[in-house]
Amino acid sequence: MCALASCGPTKLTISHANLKPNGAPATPTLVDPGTDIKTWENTKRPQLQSELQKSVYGFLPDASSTRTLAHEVLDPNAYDGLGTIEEYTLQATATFKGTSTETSPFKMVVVTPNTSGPHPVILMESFCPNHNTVDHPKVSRNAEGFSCDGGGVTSKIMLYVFGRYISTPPMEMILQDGYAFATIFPSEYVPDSPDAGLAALKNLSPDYENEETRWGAIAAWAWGYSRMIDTLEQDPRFKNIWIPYGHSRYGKAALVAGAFDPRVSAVIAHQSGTGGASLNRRKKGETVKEITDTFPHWFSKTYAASAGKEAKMTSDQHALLALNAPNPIFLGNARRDVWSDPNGAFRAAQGASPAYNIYKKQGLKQDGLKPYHPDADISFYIRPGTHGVVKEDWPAFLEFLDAHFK
Ligand code: GTR
Repeated sequence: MCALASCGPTKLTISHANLKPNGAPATPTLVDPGTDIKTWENTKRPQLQSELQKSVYGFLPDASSTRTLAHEVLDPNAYDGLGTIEEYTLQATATFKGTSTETSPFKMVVVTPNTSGPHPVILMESFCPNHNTVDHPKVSRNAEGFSCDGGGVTSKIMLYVFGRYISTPPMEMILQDGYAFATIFPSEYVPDSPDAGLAALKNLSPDYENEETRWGAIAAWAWGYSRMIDTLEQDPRFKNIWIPYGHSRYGKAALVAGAFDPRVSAVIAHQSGTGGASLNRRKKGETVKEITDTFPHWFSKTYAASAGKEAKMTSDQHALLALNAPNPIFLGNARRDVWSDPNGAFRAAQGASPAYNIYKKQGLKQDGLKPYHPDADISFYIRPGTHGVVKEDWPAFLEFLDAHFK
C-alpha cells in the first residue's frame, strides 16, 4: 500500500470514452521467444531471467529450503464451519554460491475449506500482519506489534481510501469457491523499510556488495511465496495448483515468483505498477527514480542507476510477464490509478504475448483495455476508481481462477 503522501497524483487520464491504450508507441516492444518451445525454455527464457535479475530485482538464491519449526491447528470450525485455520512457524535457508544463511522465523497462516479436497491454494503476502489478513483471535500477533487495524481514525481512513479488502480478503467467498488460502507477512524476515530491509537483505546475502549476489526486497518477498509452496506441496489436502496473489508491491513480488518458480500455476497481480507489470520505458506514472528513491531496499542497484536512462535498459517489464508463460496471469488495474500506469501494463501484456504464442496460447485476448476476459491467458482487468482492493475485485480474481482451474 502506498503511504498517502507517496501515492502520487490520481488524475483522471483514462476516461470511459478512451479505453484504448494511449500514450505509448503504436507498436509495443515484443518479447523475442525464438521459434519454438525448446529455444524459449533452454536459451531465451534463462537469458531474460538473468537480465531481469541484473537490471531490476537483484539475484535470487541458487538454492533454498524451508523448515517447519512449529505447526498448530488454531480453529477447525472457523468462518461458521467453512474452514480450518492452521498456523506454521517457518524458517528458510538461502544459498548463494555455496554459502547458506537463514531467515529469522516467520509465521504462515493457512485456511483450508472443510469440504473434500484436494484444493488449489491462493498464496497471499501483504503489508499487514497475518492477524489482519486472517482476522481470528488465535492468529499470532507479530513481534513488533504492528497492525493495520489499530482502530481509530487512521484505520478508518485506510479502509476508506484503499477499500474494504485491502488487508482482509473475503475468506468466506474464497472458501465457498473451493480455494485454500495461505499467507505470510514477509516483513517478518525482510522488513519493508530502507534501513531494516537493507540490513536483513545484507544478512541473507553473504556478499552483499557484489551485484551478482545482491537481491532486493521484492525478490526476497517473491522468494517467500516459494517458501509457502515448499511447506505445503507434500500435503495431500492441496492440489498442485499454487497461485501467488499480491496487491501493489506484493503484486510485483507475485509476478516475480511466477517468473522464477516453475511450481507456480497462475498469478493474480493487482495494480502492480512500476517494477511490476508496467513498462519502465514509457515514463508514465511512477518513475524509476521515484520508486528507487523512496524504496532503496526494493530493487537491484542497477535499477536505481537506470533512473532517467530507461530507454537504455537491457530489458523491460514485458519480459517479466513473458517469463510467466504459459501460466495464466491476472493483471488488475483501476482507471484513476495512474501512478500504477494501467496503459503501461496493457502494453507490457501485448509485448509478452509472443511467449504465450510459442505454447500455442493467445496471451492477451483484447486490443483495448476492456472488456475483461477472465479466461484469457493474460487477463487484463480494469475497473473505475483508484489504488486499492475494493468490493468488485475479489469476485473478478475468483472468476479468473474459476475460468482456468474449474
Ligand atoms: C507506492 C509505490 C508503488 C506501490 C505502492 C503500494 O508507494 O510507489 O510502487 O508499490 O506503494 O505497494 O501500494
